[in-house]
Amino acid sequence: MRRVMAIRLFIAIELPDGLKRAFAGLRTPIPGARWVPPEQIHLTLAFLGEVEETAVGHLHDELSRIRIPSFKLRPAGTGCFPGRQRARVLWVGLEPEPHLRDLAAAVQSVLLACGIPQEERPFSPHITLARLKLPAPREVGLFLSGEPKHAFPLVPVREFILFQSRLSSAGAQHVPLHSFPLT
Ligand code: 2AM
Repeated sequence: MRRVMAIRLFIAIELPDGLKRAFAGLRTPIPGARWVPPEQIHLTLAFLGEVEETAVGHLHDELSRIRIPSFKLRPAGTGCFPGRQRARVLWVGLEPEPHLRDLAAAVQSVLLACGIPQEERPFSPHITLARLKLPAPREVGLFLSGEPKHAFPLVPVREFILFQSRLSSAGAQHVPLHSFPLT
């Protein structure tokens, strides 16, 4: 019997290299923090998890039907999930943008229609900079209070991307599989 291979997928917005470097510059010393390598910093729209390779063609066709106008994003301040005392994820937020919310909702509808379960939690746009295994409230407080020296530039968003995440002992490798233009 032929084994069906599954691949780990997510959908994200790629960011300009200069902005990724600027975000990497927000790092502060936090024991045990795993900082996202600058080239991997992205804005996740949806996490799909393991999907059978044979389903990717249909998924691609459905995602390419999405019609959302291109838009601009403005990065906002830093924050953390779930809270400073037990922060697990440190991030940069985004100013509210209706087209981003609509895009995430459209992607989610496609995924649900394709039978890919999605989190019930509302979409909370953020750009993950670090993941923490242990609580570090003092250091996290210092990270959160460190204001960026300059306002971040507006980010033009003209496409979204289906990525494969290849896990290995050296960490995750993100491979863009398909890009979907906005209108
Ligand atoms: P986040 O960092 O924006 O929260 C690629 O791995 C992306 O998919 C990550 O950046 C992460 O988004 C999201 N992701 C990874 N594992 C996940 C999981 N188990 N549940 C939900 N989202 C996940």
